[in-house]
Amino acid sequence: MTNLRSLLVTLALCLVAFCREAVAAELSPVVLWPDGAPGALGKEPADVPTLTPYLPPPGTATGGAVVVCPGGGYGALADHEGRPVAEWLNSLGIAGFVLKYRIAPRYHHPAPLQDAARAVRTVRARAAEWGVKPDRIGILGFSAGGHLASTAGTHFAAGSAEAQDPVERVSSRPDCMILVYPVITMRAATHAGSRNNLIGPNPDEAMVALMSNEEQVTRDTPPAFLIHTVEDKAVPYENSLLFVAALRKAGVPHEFHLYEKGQHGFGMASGDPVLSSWPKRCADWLRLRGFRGDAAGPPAPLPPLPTPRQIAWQESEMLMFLHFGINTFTDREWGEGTEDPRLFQPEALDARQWASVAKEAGFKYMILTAKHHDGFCLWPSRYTEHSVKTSPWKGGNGDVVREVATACREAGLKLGIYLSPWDRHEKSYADSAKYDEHFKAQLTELLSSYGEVAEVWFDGAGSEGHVYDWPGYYGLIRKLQKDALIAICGPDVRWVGNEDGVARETEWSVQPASPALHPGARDKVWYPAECDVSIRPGWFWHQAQDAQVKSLEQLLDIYYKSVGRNSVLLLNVPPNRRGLISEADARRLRELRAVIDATFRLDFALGKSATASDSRGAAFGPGKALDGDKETYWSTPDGTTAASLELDLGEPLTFNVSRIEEAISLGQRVEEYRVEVPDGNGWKAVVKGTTVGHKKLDRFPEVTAEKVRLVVAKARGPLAIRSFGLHLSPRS
Ligand code: FUL
Repeated sequence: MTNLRSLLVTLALCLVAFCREAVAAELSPVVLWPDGAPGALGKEPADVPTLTPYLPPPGTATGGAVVVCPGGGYGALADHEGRPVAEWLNSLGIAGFVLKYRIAPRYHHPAPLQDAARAVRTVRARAAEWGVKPDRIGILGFSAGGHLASTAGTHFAAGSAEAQDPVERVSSRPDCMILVYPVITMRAATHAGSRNNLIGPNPDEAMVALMSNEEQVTRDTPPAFLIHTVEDKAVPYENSLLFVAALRKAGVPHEFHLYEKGQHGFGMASGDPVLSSWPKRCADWLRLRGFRGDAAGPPAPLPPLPTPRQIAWQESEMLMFLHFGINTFTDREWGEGTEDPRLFQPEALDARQWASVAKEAGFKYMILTAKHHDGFCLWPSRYTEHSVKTSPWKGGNGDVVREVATACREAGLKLGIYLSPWDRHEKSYADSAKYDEHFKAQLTELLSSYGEVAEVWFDGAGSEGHVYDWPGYYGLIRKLQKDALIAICGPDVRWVGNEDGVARETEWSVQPASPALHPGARDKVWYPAECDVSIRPGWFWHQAQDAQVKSLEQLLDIYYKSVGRNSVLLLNVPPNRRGLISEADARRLRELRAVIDATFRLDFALGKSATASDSRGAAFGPGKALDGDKETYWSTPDGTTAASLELDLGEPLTFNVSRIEEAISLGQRVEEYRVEVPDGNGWKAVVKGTTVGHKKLDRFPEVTAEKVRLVVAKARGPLAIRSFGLHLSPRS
């Protein structure tokens, strides 16, 4: 391995666990009344209500905002009902504003209401600054904070146009209320502590009625979402029932979830397997209320993104590498550049045979060593005598590149060119600038005389210490072959880092940009891996290795560890001295294709019915991952980066391979997933993995199940799963 290649490997390895690039921002608290709150008794922190904004990561904001009122019986403010709630809202693309409102013993009604109303107005007045839509400002509260939120929703006022203070010019009406185990009434079912702190031990009837918010609901009350538990001993769920009844009577849209189990004060309930579903239900409802953008639209692409030529290359999955040249005749791996061209005489060279072996095995490209390190050119280059033209083959009139290009075209294969920068024959190699000219001249011949070239492969071996004009080479390739990928010592395709054909378990196509390869790119680039390996021990054909063609098991293992790990497999099949691919190699490739086809022809998940914990509306439902259509995908709402898909196979079926594919045109997203089957009372994982990308294949001992679940536990953004498949490999 060369310095250059090792540099690329180091680069690749530097890529540690990938973290979300976008982070939410917490700003400093905003003082609601800079000149002092109405009725303030002093200037202590307890006398100064504030609002702390938490803004969603840039690029994810939906324009929705929610003011968060922690609970605490109007005598305290519970931390776990503040910041974590704002962070959850941020994960939905919604801005959260945590309110510190005034409480007992110093403050009673109307101070909390004044603070809540002022909070809604402040967000509305400064909406542009915080990226919020002025008509998408909700209020959310827990327990006594729920009372306050419901008070804000039933005691709002329009702004006064003449007010000097711009905040007072806008309305204090929240656009929705989210009430979590709320206190609602000041009558029998009330929470005594909250009532006492808010309106004192002996309020008059008018005050009781005024602060019993179920009695204040009108048609103009904003839509509400309520959560309560039957078990709540502190605030009986009658509170929610009374409010729901009033909303119903007034014709106000509402949604109410009553859970049986759960003690008062559970907050986000993240540790509770049942109650932790409330934020999801609430997230769905927020979408209904227009707080979460357009439900029907596709997810925003998550950069960096592949170019169309990178997508086409990735889809092709298997490329054939052909190492052929003077080494084939000298029985060497690295020639010295002094070989006699007269040694090159393949008596039966037939590139059509190569193409037909490639076709049959399912390769989509043939990449030929037009020039290896020895400098011997397989085409009659005008810039050297060290080539086929000084060989006896076809009387010096042969051109292997042309024959391969023609065979590719006829067979519908793409052509790739390996051109070794290191040239041990060429005299000008000693002078960098001179050699650059020579190399560009040869590149020009290859890229302008043989039709379309889909990949240019620059190996780094032997080039230690040599300075090349890489930007000049890249510019020339882009000019002559705009759709060609530049691989290895190039910006489009990354060497996987070994010559075993094995990618990493965690293989990101999203990579840190390298200034040399990706000038101008900021941060990360799309730089997918290619796994090169030879079907024999050597890259070139050696008679002594005829019995060492890799076994079917070895090749299958390579297939699963390259194509099945978000990479492309570049498998070398070296033509022999006669100029043909040996029958042993061809037979092995046919066997490989037969097993791959037998495994993947049948997909037990295809067209089966499925449900999903979350999806982005009908156009992106779970069925889109099972419809066999490469253009459609299952996707989750903005902010939902963990979700599961449950598949009903209709009958118990036996499988030992799972296949997951992401819609990579929208970026690579999945960071952690599991495939699970039922296990008595729960689910057990048969596969646990990290990245997916273009395709993730996992093998496991045969399981028989009727239901299967794909759980994505972590992703860089909303999911975009274009396919989930289950297969039975005849050779596990
Ligand atoms: C290496 C070269 O030195 C080998 O000969 C072969 O071409 C392989 C694909 O890359 O670096």
